[in-house]
Amino acid sequence: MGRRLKVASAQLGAVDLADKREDVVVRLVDMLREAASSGCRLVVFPELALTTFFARYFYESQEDVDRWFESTMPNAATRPLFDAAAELGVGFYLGYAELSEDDGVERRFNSSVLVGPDAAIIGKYRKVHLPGHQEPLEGALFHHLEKRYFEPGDLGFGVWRAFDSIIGMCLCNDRRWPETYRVMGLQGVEMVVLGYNTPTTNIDQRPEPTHLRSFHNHLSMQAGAYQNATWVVGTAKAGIEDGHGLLGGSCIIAPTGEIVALATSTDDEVITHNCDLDLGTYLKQTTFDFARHRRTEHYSLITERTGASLPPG
Ligand code: CDT
Repeated sequence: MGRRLKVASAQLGAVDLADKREDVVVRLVDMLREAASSGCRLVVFPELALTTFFARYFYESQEDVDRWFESTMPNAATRPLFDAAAELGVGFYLGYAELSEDDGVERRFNSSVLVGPDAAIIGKYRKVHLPGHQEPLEGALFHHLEKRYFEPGDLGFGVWRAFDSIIGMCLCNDRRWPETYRVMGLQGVEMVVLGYNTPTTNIDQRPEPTHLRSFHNHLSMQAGAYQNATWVVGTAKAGIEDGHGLLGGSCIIAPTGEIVALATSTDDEVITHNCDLDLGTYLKQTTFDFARHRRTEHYSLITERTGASLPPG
């Protein structure tokens, strides 16, 4: 048998405005224990897992925004999760709102950490692709103010040698962009772990049915997995938060692009798979042998141009 990593996607049901971080952490620890009892070595929690998805609300004052941020990790509220990880010898990925200070300047990121089985932080990721708006949308039922509350991540798409594998991280909207996976693919990534908070309705322009939003969720992650011959573990925050729906559909995707485990609820739910870390090797040596087949001389527009420019008409 080749190298194996048994992994869990620990989907979190709704977290309401009134819920305390400490109570959410109790739920995360329960799922960590459930995953550990089935032999998992790594547990993937959602994006902004400790609080409600606060970017849907417009706050005038920075003080009101900052109550959703963590200025240290771990901290008093998350300490029980780190302690449980060390006790069980299980690592985890956790998304949270990070308030950091650089040379006396406050900075705010939508971040995640990869934590080892000794509860030490192995790596940090700061979300690169921030969706939504800078300003509240007039008349909208809710907002998506990530562009207002966070700055774009400054750490790139790193990968880490951990869990006898090569692990990469990203967050939510990043999963829709092929560049996210390809930059990690070019570093030999074997498992991409990511959390997401995806509203069930699209506030922008064309209304999309929820089944189509679910399709796009899986389509993006399955394509990223296959085209880079990597495992992808995507974990949702799901359910109805104070009347606002979030997609579930947490899943574990093989390097072949196939979903091998899928959440069936929109509540707290642990799904697992014992991943063969060598499953992608045949693809990395054939169809997606990057060194043999990629033609970078034709790819320069990807880094030179952000938006599309049409050919002269
Ligand atoms: N959290 C996050 O990135 N959500 C986005 C929804 C964007 S809708 C303005 C997503 O891509 O799922």
